[in-house]
Amino acid sequence: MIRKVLVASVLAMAAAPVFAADCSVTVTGTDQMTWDVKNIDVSKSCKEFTVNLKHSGSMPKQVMGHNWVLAKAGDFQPVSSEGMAQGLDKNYVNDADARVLAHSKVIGGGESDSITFDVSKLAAGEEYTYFCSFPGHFSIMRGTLKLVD
Ligand SMILES: [Cu+2]
Repeated sequence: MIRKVLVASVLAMAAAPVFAADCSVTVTGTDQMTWDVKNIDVSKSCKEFTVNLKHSGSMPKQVMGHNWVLAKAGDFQPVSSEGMAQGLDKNYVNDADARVLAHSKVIGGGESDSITFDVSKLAAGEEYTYFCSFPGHFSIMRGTLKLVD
């Protein structure tokens, strides 16, 4: 009986929606150049926020690599083209570019990466864009991130 209750509560937890107070999110990229998460709300109550990036496909990173890059929505275009020019060795990100607020490395099929950034970098009312800076991917692989109560 106790066992049954335990199993039920674990299932209930797994099925629960992502609460605003969760200070992490998992974003999964595919061989079809897509992501499963289009919007991320970061709660003000989080000091740090973690993005777990996964690649559920099987294609190598040279062909279908994905990363996760965060910038202000207004900086997204220049940050994206700047990143593309850096090459795979630099994870398609210019590390000297202060407009890059956070980024993961480029991963291929079956790989994963995780990054954590300070929520104090985010301002309320500001809209942020996260995207994959692998050449050509930004047009589809992007979403909106906001700081929320
Ligand atoms: Cu990508």
